[in-house]
Amino acid sequence: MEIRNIAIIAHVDHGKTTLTDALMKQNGGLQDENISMDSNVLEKERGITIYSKNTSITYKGTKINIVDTPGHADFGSEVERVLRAVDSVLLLVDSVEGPIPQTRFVLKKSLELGIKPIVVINKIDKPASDPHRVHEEVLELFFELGANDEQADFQTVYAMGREGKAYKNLGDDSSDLSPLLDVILENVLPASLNEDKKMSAQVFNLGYDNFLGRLAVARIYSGKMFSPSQVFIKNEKGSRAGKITKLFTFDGINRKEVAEVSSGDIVLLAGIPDIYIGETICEDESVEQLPHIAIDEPTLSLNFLVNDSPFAGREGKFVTSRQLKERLEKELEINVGLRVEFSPMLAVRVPTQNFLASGFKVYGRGELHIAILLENMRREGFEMQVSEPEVIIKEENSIKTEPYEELVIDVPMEYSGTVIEKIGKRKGIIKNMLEKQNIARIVFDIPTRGLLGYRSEFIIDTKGEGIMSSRVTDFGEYAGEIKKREYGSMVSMVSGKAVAFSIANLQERGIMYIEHGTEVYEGMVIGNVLKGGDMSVNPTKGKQLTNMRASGTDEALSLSPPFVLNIERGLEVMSEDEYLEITPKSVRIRKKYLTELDRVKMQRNKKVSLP
Ligand SMILES: Nc1nc2c(ncn2[C@@H]2O[C@H](COP(=O)(O)OP(=O)(O)OP(=O)(O)O)[C@@H](O)[C@H]2O)c(=O)[nH]1
Ligand SMILES: [Mg+2]
Repeated sequence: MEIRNIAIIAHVDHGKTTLTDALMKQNGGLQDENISMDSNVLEKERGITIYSKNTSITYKGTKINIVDTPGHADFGSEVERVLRAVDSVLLLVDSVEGPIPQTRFVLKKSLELGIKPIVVINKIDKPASDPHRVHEEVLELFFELGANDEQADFQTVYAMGREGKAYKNLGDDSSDLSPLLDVILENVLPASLNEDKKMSAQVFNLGYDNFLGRLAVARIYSGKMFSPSQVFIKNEKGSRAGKITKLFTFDGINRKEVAEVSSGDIVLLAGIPDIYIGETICEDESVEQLPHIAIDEPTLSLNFLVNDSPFAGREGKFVTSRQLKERLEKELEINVGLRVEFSPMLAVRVPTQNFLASGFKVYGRGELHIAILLENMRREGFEMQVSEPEVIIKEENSIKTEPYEELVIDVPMEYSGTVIEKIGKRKGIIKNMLEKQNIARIVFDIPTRGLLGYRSEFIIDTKGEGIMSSRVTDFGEYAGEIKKREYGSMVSMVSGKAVAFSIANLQERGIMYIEHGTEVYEGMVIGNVLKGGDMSVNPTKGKQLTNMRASGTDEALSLSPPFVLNIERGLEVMSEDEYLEITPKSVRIRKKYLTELDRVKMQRNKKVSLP
């Protein structure tokens, strides 16, 4: 059977997964309305794709392998890898928003690899949809990114992914996605069938199975792959022998075990425990290695530590450093952007507190990348505390460098002044600015360090009307000191239950993270202080009057809703001398040193710094 291999790429939310699901319903034998490519619990909950996934459909006797990719910039390097394994892409563009930052990034990568994309202008059912304008904008973007003549002569299809309909021309009649599938068959080259040559394949993604161990997703470029079979694995460092014990192909949302797979297809294979991205799997040592696939370096690091807060062990099932270590080791099997330093184990005995803070240093690709890992762990029953994420700063020949990002902001004109000023303070430099229909699009170059913690401020400053999106471009010269926070922390100096009466007073000073009835401990951060530095307070103090209510509540008090911490918010607002405590049920910020006395002492004598 002929094979076509494509990936679906776009900016976040432009409808990749919805379209993939619709294709599976139409031609992939998927009957259950509730099954989606976003199958992971977090993906379902957040409505975003975190992991790229494979599926296949059959149309007019041709097998089409489809890779649905994540749109969020933190997972951008995953998209790059996928592009190496496919022959074409569907570039989805929302018919209202037009091409936005991640569209640009994924298109640029595709063009560089010589791919000729098919453009799908999607969501044309939206009332404000303007497919003609968007088509123009896409064409401009192709030219701007240096598309060659052939690439710029792309095919356009219009779609309503959610309704499972596509149109070759606006105004056509259509009852399904066949017009899109026809364009795919006409425009994407069949995967070459070098079946008579020796087998070679390249790994572009990893997977894990509790029984089979590490799995590899690979594209076969020539020959046939068999199960079981002896193979060679090649990388830049050399070659080694290995054995394939199981082979699967993608069949709709399922995988189908097979004994052999031909050139051109995408397979999932088991049996090689140390297989890695970019490696060539081949029949014998004489087969040439395929060009290397680069993996983006981590940009952030933070420490994962055993939870030692006064509430430690109350809610979690897995709390020891050994359990943390095993979990992180398992994560490394599939999480390609992640790195962990297991040794030396971070361990510091705190003289005044008599505990041992122990854990590991973890490196990741961005705040969301790390937050997803932490979220998965807490759901599995883990409890831990983490330090503030720090940007990785490199030093070569005594020149300090740090990661920089391209930040693209769309804001109503009236907010652009505030945004420019704030980003300027964070060492962002304007590269480009454009105004269209009273919306300013500003492109900045900014150190990742300056961007950390800015997202929630941006939402407030633009009253939720701004869109920001960024991606790491490269390491550049260290930008000097950046003051991240303009506020202090409100810290509880007692343990007990917070009462409304105190909160009503404290909320005059800042934003509260807790509400009436929240259990607090000494050293826990319960809010921020908008002016000035840290402040120690007692949130458990009730009204000392005879008419005090037993519960401490009082109808006359008007409490603002608290800023409920979650992992991402916590990582953004915490400061250097704090930990984010994460358990299956709670997310809290706490001071590394719980008592005020210790904090003062440690400030004076900076010898003991906690990991
Ligand atoms: N109006 C309209 N909405 C759509 C259409 N297709 C998808 N959506 C909606 O757009 C939102 C995002 O859809 P997804 O398919 O999850 O987008 P995605 O591109 O996979 O997003 P990421 O994987 O997070 O990058 C969902 O709320 C969909 O219901 C469409 O054709 N029309
Ligand atoms: Mg998706």
